[in-house]
Amino acid sequence: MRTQVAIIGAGPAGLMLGRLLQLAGIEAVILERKSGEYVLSRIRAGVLEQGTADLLRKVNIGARVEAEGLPHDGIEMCFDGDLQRIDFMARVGRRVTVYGQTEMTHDLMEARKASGATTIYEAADVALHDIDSDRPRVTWRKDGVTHTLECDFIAGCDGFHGVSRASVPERSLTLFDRHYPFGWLGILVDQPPVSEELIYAHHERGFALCSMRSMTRSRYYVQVAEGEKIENWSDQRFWDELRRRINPDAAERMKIGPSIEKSIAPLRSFVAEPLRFGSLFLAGDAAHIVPPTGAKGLNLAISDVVMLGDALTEFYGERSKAGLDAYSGKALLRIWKAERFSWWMTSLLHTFPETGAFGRRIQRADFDYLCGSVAAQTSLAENYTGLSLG
Ligand code: RFL
Ligand code: PHB
Repeated sequence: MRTQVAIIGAGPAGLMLGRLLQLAGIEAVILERKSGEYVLSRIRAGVLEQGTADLLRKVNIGARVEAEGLPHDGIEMCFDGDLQRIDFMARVGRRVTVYGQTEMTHDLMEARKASGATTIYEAADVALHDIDSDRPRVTWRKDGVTHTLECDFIAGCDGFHGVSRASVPERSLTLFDRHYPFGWLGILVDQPPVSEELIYAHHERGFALCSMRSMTRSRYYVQVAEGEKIENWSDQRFWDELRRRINPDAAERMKIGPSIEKSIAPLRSFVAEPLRFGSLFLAGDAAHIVPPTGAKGLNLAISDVVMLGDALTEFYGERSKAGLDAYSGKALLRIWKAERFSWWMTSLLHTFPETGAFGRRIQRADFDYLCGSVAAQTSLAENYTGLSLG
């Protein structure tokens, strides 16, 4: 089997790259380790930057996000019960859209299925070969048979634990890693959201976030200590903890109910540089991780593949390698800005075991500065709604 671009991973990065290439007339095959149903069962991000929502419309799969996505013109920031709204529209004239990653993945999958493009699900033991040459190959096993795909390029869109980054010789990558000594316990519940906008809350007991998936389904998170076990968190304990950490008005209004999903996600910041090794290009979580506090993970995966898609289109259209040569440097500029913003939101809003009284006063001063400064609010709004690609 032969194709132009082999895409490893059918998460948002791989599927969106597949869509962009298809619209540019470039052939690609996607190889995914799991089943399509499994990919759709993973509850992850929920906020689309303005550019990500616009892109869905641009690639002709915008109907559902248009009808069901919830446009949000701002967020609420809460510090020890004090509230400050950040008005995105007033500050930067842009907004975000609440639309689950699952929904976006579903839309991309359906469009791919309808187009007849090849996606191979449940591909086991995917392996990359000759990536330092211009004739790379990918092999995998399915139903007991080993298959080979020859291609011009490989796009490694297989997430943090994928095979792509692991195929690059260790000496060719520089890794930047920050570990946070806590995680997020999240629940999904079929109850209306407590507030029209998201509430990001700092409290001395830890961070809390009130988010949503629709007007009848809410997504809530609380910061928990590293190593915390999900079995120790009954729904009742979760609700009690969440309500203590947010502003009293919201706590009072909150509609609670049985959780339909409950999980703990660790927090980390991670970047692997560069994003290219020979014929292999890394994009999305395969290359970087952000803590979820700035809602950047999914959006960053999408901005990477927009840049990679443009570079591949330039290569096939004009036989110019300039875009491909520039991809890593260009994408990393934006990636590090999102890393900075996510780290800053995380630092402002969580409690850190080692910080002490001084650190808490600094966090309070950061919040007070945000409340009193239009410049600070503009900076938050600009980053949250998404920086430009250039
Ligand atoms: P994904 O979504 O991880 O997709 C990678 C795909 O590659 C497949 N794969 C392989 N396929 C073939 N061979 C292999 N050897 C393979 N190894 C892996 C996987 O099965 C998968 O289908 O990466 P992508 O496309 O780069 O997209 C990135 C986003 O998914 C990610 O940044 C966000 O979801 C991060 N994230 C969150 N971001 C937010 O902005 N807000 C959130 O609330 C939020 N919650 C989360 C998250 C990530 C989580 N992870 C990674 C555990 C919650 C969790 C639990
Ligand atoms: C979510 O709805 O899952 C969500 C929203 C905002 C974040 C992180 C997660 O910053």
